[in-house]
Amino acid sequence: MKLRLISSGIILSTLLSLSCSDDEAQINPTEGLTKIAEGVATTANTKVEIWAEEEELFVGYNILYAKLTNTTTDESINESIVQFMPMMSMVSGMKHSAPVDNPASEQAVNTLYPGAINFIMPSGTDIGSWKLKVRIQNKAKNTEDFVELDLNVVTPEKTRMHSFTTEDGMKYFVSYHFNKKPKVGVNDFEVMIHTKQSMDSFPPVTDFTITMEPEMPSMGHGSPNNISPIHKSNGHYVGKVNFTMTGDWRIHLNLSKGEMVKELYFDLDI
Ligand SMILES: [Cu+2]
Repeated sequence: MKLRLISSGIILSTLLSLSCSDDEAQINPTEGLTKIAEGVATTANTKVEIWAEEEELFVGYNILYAKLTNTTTDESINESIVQFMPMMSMVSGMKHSAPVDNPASEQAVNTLYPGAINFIMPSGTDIGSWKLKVRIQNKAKNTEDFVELDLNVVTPEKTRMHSFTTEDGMKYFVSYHFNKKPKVGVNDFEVMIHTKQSMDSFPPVTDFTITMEPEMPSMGHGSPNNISPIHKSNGHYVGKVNFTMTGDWRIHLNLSKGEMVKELYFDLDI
């Protein structure tokens, strides 16, 4: 009986130490993310940080997290409306924004407000520069403020965003995203389609039909058990892509809407 008590004591302390390390993981919500920019909204006494899933912002669909901190108390602000307003000032003098998914909730998730921006051009001395205005608003306190942050956007090694113009003059932007790093096996896969209404309005496109086919160009084979992305919400088309082995893959997308058909592909290394 005494022995059993001791051994269950050991198990209990093991469990406690395990749950402690779990807690530590939750205490650092930006673990694995990269801080891209930060600034202080002075009227609202709020430090605004922007964190990204990858080390650099790239032309394509970037998941971004806003983190708000009270500059007086150093405590996280977990209830706020957060809006991303990117703007590119082109060397030509033209200005334009980009497709945005603003944080959907006024409640932070583990102190972070997740959203996304599909950057449609890279930064460059002979191209132009990006600024991100982050608007924060607290309804309960009736406060509103913003910061303006400089961003650098690079061209990725492999294309992650395509744009094209149709005969009727509509411009479309097609990007993709994996919720988890893609690996061998069946992966959840999202395609985003946006159009350009004006220089600062890039609404989601919800009525495309997508047929998807992955291919391994170096070996000349595809894979079974894929699900072509279908529209779910807000210009996001959700499907599944099966990579049967490591190496170079090409995801062919056939986009159609009425008479209009557009074929394009994304290359990636698995
Ligand atoms: Cu531009």
